[in-house]
Parts: sequence; C-alpha cells; structure tokens
Amino acid sequence: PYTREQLVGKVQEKLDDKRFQHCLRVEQQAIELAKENDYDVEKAAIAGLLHDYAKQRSDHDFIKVINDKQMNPVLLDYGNAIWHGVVGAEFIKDELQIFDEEILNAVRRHTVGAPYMTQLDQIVYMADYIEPGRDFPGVDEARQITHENLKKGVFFQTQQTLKHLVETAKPIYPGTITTYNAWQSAI
Ligand code: DGI
Ligand code: FE
Ligand code: FE
Ligand code: FE
Repeated sequence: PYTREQLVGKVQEKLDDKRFQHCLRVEQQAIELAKENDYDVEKAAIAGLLHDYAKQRSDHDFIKVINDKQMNPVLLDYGNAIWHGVVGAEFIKDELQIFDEEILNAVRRHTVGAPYMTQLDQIVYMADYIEPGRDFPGVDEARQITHENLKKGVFFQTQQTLKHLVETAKPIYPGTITTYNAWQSAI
C-alpha cells in the first residue's frame, strides 16, 4: 500500500493547489473529529485526504466509469458535484489501490450523505463542511453543532445544503432528499 506521503503526492498531482490545500485541511479536520468521537485516526485521515481526489476529472472520464461499471444510470442526469464522490471512489480504488470499503464508502457519501452513515462517513461529511478554510453563512454554527454532536451536524449540513440548492434553483439528487428524511431522527 502507498504511504501517507505517497498518497499526498498522488492527490497533489491530480488537483490544483487550492483544492489540494482543501484536502489537507479536511485530513486535519477529520483527525480532530475522529479524536473527539473515539474513532480510528489513521482511517479518518486517509478518507479525509482522498475525499476530493477525483474532483477535477472530466465529465467524459466520469461518464465512461458510470457506463463501464454499470453504475446507476440516474447518475447521468447529474454532474461533477455528484459524480466526484459517488463515482470518484472508483478512481481511488483503481489508481491508488485503496480497497477498504469503509474508506471508499466515506468518499462515496461525502457530498450527498446516505440514510445510514458509519462514523467514518459522518466524520468525512462534516470535516469537508467545517474545515477551517470554509467561509459561508452558518459555518460557525455548523462547527459548534458538530463538535457538540456529530449526528446533529450531519442533519444541519443536509438541511443547509438542501435549502441552498432550492434557493439557487439547482437540481436535487434524490439521495440528498433521502439523507435529509432519514436524518430527521438526529435532531
Ligand atoms: O467537493 P466540495 O466542494 O469540497 O464539497 P461537496 O463534495 O460536499 O459538495 C460539492 C457541491 O455539491 C456543493 O456545491 C453542493 C453540491 N450538492 C450537494 N448535494 C447536491 C449538490 N448539487 C446538486 N445539484 N444536487 C444535490 O443534491
Ligand atoms: Fe467533494
Ligand atoms: Fe461535503
Ligand atoms: Fe471537499
């Protein structure tokens, strides 16, 4: 397996500097959330570092994987925002030889979440949202809620994201709504 230093190099190679620095901050934020929640720090770090590995792939590359791997054709109705996690995990498996399905699932679920999310899924989903480089209305409230209660953070992010998508008239991936409904119980 690749060392952490080698993985950092692989991520850097595929992303511009801004996105690469975001990945390093998500790695650190995931480590912090892992410690707060008694979760495996190494695993959280790898998932955080790799979560946006495929963010700058072309639509053509994603569409090829969706077709070649016979993934859900509904994915074709969406774009990079959804693909880089759900489909991006396949690049991590094939190019970085990461076969840990818990890590791959955390990448798959980092944008739209899922009705059932492991602790690692929740850590990566929230680390991506609250890393120190993030600056949007509500981010401080998101940080406060998440450090207080990780699951409440998951619901808060899902609610905020849905609100934002509706306000800006963006299409909503069905999985995002499924996540929102399932996580009602966390409030
Ligand atoms: O990759 P990042 O920018 O670090 O963050 P992300 O992967 O959490 O989110 C990427 C984008 O995806 C973000 O601008 C919000 C958007 N998004 C999340 N859920 C949906 C969505 N976009 C659409 N169209 N539909 C969704 O359901
Ligand atoms: Fe992302
Ligand atoms: Fe996210
Ligand atoms: Fe990200």
